[in-house]
Parts: sequence; C-alpha cells; structure tokens
Amino acid sequence: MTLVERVVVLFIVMTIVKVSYAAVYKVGDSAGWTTLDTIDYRKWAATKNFQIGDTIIFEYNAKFHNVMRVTHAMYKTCNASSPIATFTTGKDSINITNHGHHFFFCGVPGHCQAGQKVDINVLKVSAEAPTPSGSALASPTVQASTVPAPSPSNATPLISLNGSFGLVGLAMGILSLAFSSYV
Ligand SMILES: [Cu+2]
Repeated sequence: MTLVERVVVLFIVMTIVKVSYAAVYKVGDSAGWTTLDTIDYRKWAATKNFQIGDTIIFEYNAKFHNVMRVTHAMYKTCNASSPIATFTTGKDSINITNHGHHFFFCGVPGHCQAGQKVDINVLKVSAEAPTPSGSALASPTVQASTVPAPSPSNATPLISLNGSFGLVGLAMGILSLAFSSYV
C-alpha cells in the first residue's frame, strides 16, 4: 500500500512539474501575428515569463505574413536577407530549448519596420529551474532504499557471487525476524 501511495505521489509531483514548465504562448494573444492592430509585441513579451520547454505559437494568414528567426543584428535593422529559420505555415509552433534571446520578425517587406517583430527572452532563473528537477531526482533515490522489492533481486546475485556475504545477510535476516517475533 505504501509503495502504491509513494508512486502516486511521485506521479502527481512529476505532473505538477511538467505543467508548470511547459507553457504555450500565442504571440499577440487573440490578435495573433499581424500588422493590422499595431500590436506592441515588445509589451506583449514583457508580461510573459518564458522558460525552456515552452511553446511559442505564431498564428497568421500565410498569404500575408511569415515568421523568420533572425540574429540580434538582423532584428535591429529588420534585415531579412539571411534568416536562421523561416516558418510559413500560418500556425507555427516553436519550442524553446535554450536560454537567452530568440528574435523573430515577419519577413514580408515593411512588416518588421511596422512593428511585426518580437524578442522572446528566456531568462536564466537560477533559483527556480534546478530545484524542482533536483527534488524530483532525489525522491526516487530515497525511495529505492526504503522500497523492499529490489532487495531480494539484489540478494540473489550476491549469494551466487559471494556466498559468505549472502549467508551473513540471510543469518542477519533470520535474527532480525526472530527478534521482531519476540518483541
Ligand atoms: Cu507580416
């Protein structure tokens, strides 16, 4: 029963960690990726707390727009001559896999200049990021020593490889059983 409970708790913890980590952001929210509503994408990005594992979605009419991932220099000057990557589906999902700035703009002439550009900055949150993964890793190792199931499987090769140690363990087990039955 306790083993089942521990496993359930572990799964709940893992689910919470996953949920809090993978957020999905639609650029421009309901307006999407456009030049029509003169959206301040800088302001939009400033209110978000982007993290590794998040998904950024660019939604737009593919007839009129696209998405280009560019360098900082290209972003500043709206230079669309050699983008790092170009997306043209009209609903592009980009997974954030590393820290730092991710510069995007629309490569259609004039659109970047009109403000169709966004800087997705993924901050290094030193206090938050390593702690949940650390505790998630720590709990199974603590469990492994307390869970009774793995010990018999470990004991079997011990007996075959090192008979005396196996016998000592067996003797100690019998002794502890004897003591527990007396108490
Ligand atoms: Cu555009």
